Amino acid sequence: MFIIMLGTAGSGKTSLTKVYSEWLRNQGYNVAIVNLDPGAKVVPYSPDFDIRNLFTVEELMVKYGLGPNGAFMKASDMILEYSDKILSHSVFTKPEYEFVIIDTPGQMEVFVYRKSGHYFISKLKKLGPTVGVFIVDGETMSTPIDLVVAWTTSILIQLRLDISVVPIVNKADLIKNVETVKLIVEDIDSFKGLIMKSKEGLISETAMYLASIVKEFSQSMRPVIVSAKTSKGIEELHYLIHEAFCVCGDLS
Ligand SMILES: Nc1nc2c(ncn2[C@@H]2O[C@H](COP(=O)(O)OP(=O)(O)O)[C@@H](O)[C@H]2O)c(=O)[nH]1
Ligand SMILES: [Mg+2]
Repeated sequence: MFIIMLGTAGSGKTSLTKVYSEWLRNQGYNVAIVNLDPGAKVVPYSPDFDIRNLFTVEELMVKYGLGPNGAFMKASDMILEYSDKILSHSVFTKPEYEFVIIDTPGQMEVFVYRKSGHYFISKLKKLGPTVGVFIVDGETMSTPIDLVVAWTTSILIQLRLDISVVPIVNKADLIKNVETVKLIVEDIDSFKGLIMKSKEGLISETAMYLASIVKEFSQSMRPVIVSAKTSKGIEELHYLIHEAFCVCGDLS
């Protein structure tokens, strides 16, 4: 099974890749780790496949005279170009791996919104069941509207990448109001009440409408709030991924 870590820059994709892979290995699973971020300076795990062996953002900046954003776009296009080569690596083809965790580029948009992510995942899906984890940065969630936007983004990514995507919140150790975060999954009507209290007019109406869409289409079957720092919630993350995997078939 392939698990793709997605999320905005700094949300914790790399940190959770490390913590979740360690947790799985402690449970006795055979796990491989893939680093697909050519811009990473250091990663806290030992990757079984590392895109940086093919190219790095820094090399592309020098070679093509690009700034950091241009080099990230070039890198994204190169992931697409190299897709077949990358996916022929044993880490993707070896049936012994029960879980292959894929850490994606720091800046989510280069993977999600350019062609490379969609193309790469369309090929990956042919090799085995694939689930995306959309990591929401708990530190930046201060209002109910922030949460609706994050959950809606997760649905958009699901549409864009054409895989089941589960939203989870990271940095539990920094979240002040955990109960509000849980509400978006557990009780959307009470959550809508919070939206109404926090805003009025068109913004509130838009957020309420999006909350209804979240209720209908989100893959969040349970609220999962984790911390890559303290390892809290990793077991719940595992069960959520497992559930998403079980309903994968319903999506296609
Ligand atoms: N307090 C706290 N910091 C975290 C947590 N997860 C990640 N971080 C920090 O957030 C920053 C970005 O994390 P990283 O895993 O590199 O994010 P990525 O860009 O999505 O790969 C780093 O400084 C991490 O140490 C967490 O659960 N709690
Ligand atoms: Mg990272």
